[in-house]
Amino acid sequence: NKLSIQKIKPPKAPKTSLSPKHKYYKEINEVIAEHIKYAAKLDIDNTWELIHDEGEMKVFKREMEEDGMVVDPLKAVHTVKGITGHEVCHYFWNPDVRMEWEGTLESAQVLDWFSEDTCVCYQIHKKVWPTTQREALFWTQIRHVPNEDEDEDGPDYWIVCNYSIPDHDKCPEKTKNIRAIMNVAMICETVVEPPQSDRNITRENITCKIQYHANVNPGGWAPASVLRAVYKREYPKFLKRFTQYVMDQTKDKPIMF
Ligand code: 6CM
Repeated sequence: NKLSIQKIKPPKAPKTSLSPKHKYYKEINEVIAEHIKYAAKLDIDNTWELIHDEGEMKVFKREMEEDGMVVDPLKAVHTVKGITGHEVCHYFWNPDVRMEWEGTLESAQVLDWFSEDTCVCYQIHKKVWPTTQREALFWTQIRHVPNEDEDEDGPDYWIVCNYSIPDHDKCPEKTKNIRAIMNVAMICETVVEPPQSDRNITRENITCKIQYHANVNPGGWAPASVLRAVYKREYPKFLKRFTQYVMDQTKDKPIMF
C-alpha cells in the first residue's frame, strides 16, 4: 500500500567494498560495530582517568594489566574546526601518508589489499629505551557508517579501525622486535553550523567531533612506568600533530564530505 511504499528508503551506498566472502569480513564488521556502539554511548564516567586536558582535546585512560603487562584502554575526544570526519579518517587511514604524521614509526609497509578500503599493514615503531622495539601487523579499514535511525536525526560516522592479525604470508618472520597487539579506532562526526544549503558551506561552518579508542597490548614485557609515561606523552602529541596535519592538508582543497 501507499504508506509502506513511502517508508522505503533508497538503498544506502555499500558500507565496505570488501567481499562478504572474504575471510576477514565477519571479524571486520564485528570489530567496527563494537567501536561504533561505544562511540555512540560516549560512556566516559568516573572509571576513566583524565590524563591530558588541552583546549577541546581530552585524553582518558583506565589502568589495566594482563599477565603483568600494561594494557590500559585509552580513549580521547577532540573537536576540530574546519575539517570533516571523512577528511580526518581519510588521512588517518591512507597508508601513503602515514609517515608524514605518525611520529612513533620507524617504517610502515602495505603487505596486501583486501579491497579498496581495506589493507594489511606491517609497521615497526621507534625504540623506546630501555624496552625492545615493537612491531605491528594489522588490517586497516575506512568506512562510512550512515545514520540508521528512522527519523534521520541520528549521527552519521566515518570510522577507521586498525586491528591486529596473527599472521600474513608476506610478513617478515622472526624479527628482533616484539609484536604489539592493537585494536584502535578513529571515529568522527561532522557538524555543520549554522545549517545551510550544501552549496554555501565553507570550512568556517564545519566542525569535526573526534573520538579515538586505543587498546594496545605491548605483547611482551616492558616496564609499566616507562610505558605509561610514553603513552601519556605520545597520545596527546599524536592527536595534536595529526589533526594539525589534516588542517594543513585540506585548507586549500574542496571540502570532502
Ligand atoms: O593510532 C595511531 N597510529 C596508528 C598508525 O600507526 C596505529 C598505531 C597504534 C599504536 C600501536 C602501539 C604499538 C606499540 C607502541 C610502541 C611505543 C612507540 C612509542 C615511540 C615513541 C617515540 O593505530 C597513533 C598512535 C600513537 C601512539 C602513542
